[in-house]
Amino acid sequence: MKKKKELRIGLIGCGFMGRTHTNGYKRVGDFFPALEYTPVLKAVCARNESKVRAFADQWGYETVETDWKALIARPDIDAIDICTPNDTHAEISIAAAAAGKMILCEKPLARDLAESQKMVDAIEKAGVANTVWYNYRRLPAVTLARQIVRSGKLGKIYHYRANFLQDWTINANLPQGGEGLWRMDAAVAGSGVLGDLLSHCIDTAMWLNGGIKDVTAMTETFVKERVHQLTGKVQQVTIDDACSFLCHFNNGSLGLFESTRYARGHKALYTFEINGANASIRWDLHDLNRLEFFDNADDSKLRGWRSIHVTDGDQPYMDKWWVPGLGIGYEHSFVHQVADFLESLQTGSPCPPTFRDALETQKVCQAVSDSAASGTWKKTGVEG
Ligand code: SOE
Repeated sequence: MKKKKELRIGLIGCGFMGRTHTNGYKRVGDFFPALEYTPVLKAVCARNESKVRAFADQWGYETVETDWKALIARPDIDAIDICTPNDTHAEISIAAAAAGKMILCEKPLARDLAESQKMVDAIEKAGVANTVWYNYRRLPAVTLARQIVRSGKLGKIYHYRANFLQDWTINANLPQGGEGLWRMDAAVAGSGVLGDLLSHCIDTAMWLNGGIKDVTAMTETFVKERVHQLTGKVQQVTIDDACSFLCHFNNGSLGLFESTRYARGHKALYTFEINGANASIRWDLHDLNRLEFFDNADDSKLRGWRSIHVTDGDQPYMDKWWVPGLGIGYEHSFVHQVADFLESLQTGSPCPPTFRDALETQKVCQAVSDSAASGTWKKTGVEG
């Protein structure tokens, strides 16, 4: 067997996302055997030494670091994978780029547009390979949705709507900030559901339906004060608990987006629907192997929503997994992203979404946040 080229990974952060990415690195070789590159779990880095050692032992990293600057300085690391809270993405990625490392950054790219722009400038100046983990693009049913849209089957697109609904912060006694709860602290996260959840919807939407031109938005913070885990004091809550917006896409279609962590009964309900002149498609994360498709050209007596179980070998990514009819899950989207990143190193082409692609999502997020603050329509500046 031909010896593979190594991609030596230095992972920063060992929380939930550290696990999803590491699982991707571990699985990819078995299921994508033709790739020329293989990831090597060289080092994992986190401030808490006992935690990072336990993570390294469990997941098979060769070494540990407790200072990300030391990790970046290591000559035996090719790629830095950033799985830390959002307030550190800019500093780490700019330093990693200056050190010539490839970068795989967890979403959202950063807390706001200004930080994101600095990151893109640094990454493009360094010319290093990069990607941002908007993982839902790489579920087979979502990739199939893109193929259908691009085939022109939907005809002129009129509507795009998406939701991302959760309910885990309803309890008013839940603290904010610190370990496990940094997503509830705007100083660290940048925003609430806008950056955490709607950014996924925006990334997918622009990938499927092109750029978003302008937005009008509203946000709400339902529980105004919570104990901050780091200070022990009751402090004002600065994140958006809910965020909705209307928009125009550059192609003339209308968009409607909603996200909240106060939708009782919904744990991670990401859905989208696209209505075109000839056909419609819709998708639901809770039934992620299915894509629903309505084609007005069908025989009128048989016409109705088809439920396509996207598990046949000729569907996106599915020739790599089991046999037709047997589904895959959330974790496979990360395996696919690793596979696509490794393939991009072979071909020399970018692995989307790149930092530049993710900057477009940040432009929309910024316009949404500015619109909610001002109560007016805002242009995003996104082209295409
Ligand atoms: C938050 O609960 C979260 O884990 C996000 O951070 C992820 O990006 C999303 O995929 C699921 O929800």
